[in-house]
Amino acid sequence: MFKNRLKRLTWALCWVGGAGLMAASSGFAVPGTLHVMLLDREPFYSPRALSLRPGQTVQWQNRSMQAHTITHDRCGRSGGCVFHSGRLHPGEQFTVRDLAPGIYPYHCAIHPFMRGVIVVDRPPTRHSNTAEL
Ligand SMILES: [Cu+2]
Repeated sequence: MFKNRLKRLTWALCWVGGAGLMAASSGFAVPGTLHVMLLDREPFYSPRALSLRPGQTVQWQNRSMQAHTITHDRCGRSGGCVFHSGRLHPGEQFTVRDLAPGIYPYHCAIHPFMRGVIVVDRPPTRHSNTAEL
């Protein structure tokens, strides 16, 4: 009897988790665009470190007086380049969607001292082990 209730609870948790995942893959679960401003002074990329949940979008906006790039640190190496904006002029925007969970350090190819990082969190664990309790 008690065991049955636990099983039902587990099923419900899995169902909710699965629905969340389906929604995430179609772009609905975690709506929202987070912004990074490019500035003429420190920290240059503001915020310098930005954390996203899976499904969220990041958009850089050049609010400075000159052109910059948003270049993943692995670009120009032996592969693994995830994003590179090219020259982003004042007033322009650059958007990246659907980043896989991970850590993405990036820089400006014109001004290498400009550095930032995007962190995409892992999705929450889908299944719990309540049936084993
Ligand atoms: Cu720059």
